[in-house]
Amino acid sequence: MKTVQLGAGERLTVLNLNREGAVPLKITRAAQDIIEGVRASGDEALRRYCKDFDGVEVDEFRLPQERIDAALDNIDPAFLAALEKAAEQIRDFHQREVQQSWFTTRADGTMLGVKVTPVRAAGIYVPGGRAQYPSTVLMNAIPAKVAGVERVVMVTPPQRDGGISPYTLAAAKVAGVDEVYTVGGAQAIAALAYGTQSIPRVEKITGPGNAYVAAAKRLVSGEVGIDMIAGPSEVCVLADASANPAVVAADLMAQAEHDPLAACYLVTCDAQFATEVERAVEVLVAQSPREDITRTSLDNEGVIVVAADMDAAVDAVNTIAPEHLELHCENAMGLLGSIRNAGAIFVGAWSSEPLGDYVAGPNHTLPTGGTAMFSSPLSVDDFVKRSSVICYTPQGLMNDAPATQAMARREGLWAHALSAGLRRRVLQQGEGSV
Ligand code: HSO
Ligand code: ZN
Repeated sequence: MKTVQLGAGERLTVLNLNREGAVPLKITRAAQDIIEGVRASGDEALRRYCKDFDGVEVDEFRLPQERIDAALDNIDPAFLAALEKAAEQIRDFHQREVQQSWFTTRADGTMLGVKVTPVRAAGIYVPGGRAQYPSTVLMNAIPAKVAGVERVVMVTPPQRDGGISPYTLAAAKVAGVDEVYTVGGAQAIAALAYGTQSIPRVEKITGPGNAYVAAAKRLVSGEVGIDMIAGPSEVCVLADASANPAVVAADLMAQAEHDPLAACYLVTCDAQFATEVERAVEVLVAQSPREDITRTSLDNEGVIVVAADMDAAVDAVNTIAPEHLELHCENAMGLLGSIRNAGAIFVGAWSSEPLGDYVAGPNHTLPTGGTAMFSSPLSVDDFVKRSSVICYTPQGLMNDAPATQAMARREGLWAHALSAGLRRRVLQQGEGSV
């Protein structure tokens, strides 16, 4: 890991961080071609791309309902129990996020409000390769279902045998996914966005994917809604000598093992403690079955910030704006108020970040790459939209029409003024209705 020293009042800058750039243009162009292919030839293009990219001939993209229904039959009971516990706690948490429609009435009887409506159909992308996580199925499908989405559709690339991982399918069943399609890559995103003969289009697409999937999501955004584009995973541990160095080392490694590009930050005011954590990492990394990925991530993307005081340390955390933040220090809860930027904040020594990845309940789809400065975790809100509701009474119209007419005239919009003015005249002349 690389070490950065911060003196009192000195600030970390994003230049100290090694942040991923945008999706390469070449990949965006390839994704664009694939999207155009799917728009032009639907299922036939999907079959062609499946064969070319996944090496699999797929006849029927849609998995028969009986296969989803039977998904729990041959699953190891301990895993199933864990999946169900996680699902229940994720559901419980997300139910608290549900926003109700609301209405307010003014003194003149005019009613104003917000009507909350779920999107009708949402598509969840589940990656195929190593990062095929049942937990991600739960984290995307459950908020959609809690929001009231009628059709929750999962797409995932075929495995070598043409099938889908039984664990992904079990998670889909537990989460209440309605339809499953064996198709992945940019072509799956195109199918969800525009529809094909066998895959009806959706209104919102969420879920992580490789660079082609990310590029495709960006390209179809606007035609359909998309969630954030997730970058490599990140953790920042703010720790003092009250923490166990081996535990902090494990927490850093838990993020590093995701991806050689995953970024891990240790922020501390105690240089001696930082050295102990580095030593503990050395011991533990050698025992990891994912030693290569973990080591590459820590060597290339790991940063230790040794700050002169807690103010400088907290300021560094806010500059990093990490996806996950652990406050592993004395008075952790007391620090919460000064944390401005983080996707998820794990407070105190017992709040291991992987608890949040799987079972705590909050969503594990979080803003990465510093975007926690302005964006939030995936939530029920991502699967609903709000409509404003405006219902005037005659008295309300009389009260507001003059200002409307004045503003419309100033903007040179004659019919705008007329629309309010005609109604006003009707009321002034004592006619009951328009
Ligand atoms: N830490 C990952 C989520 C995950 N971890 C899935 C394990 N499985 C990104 O927040
Ligand atoms: Zn994780």
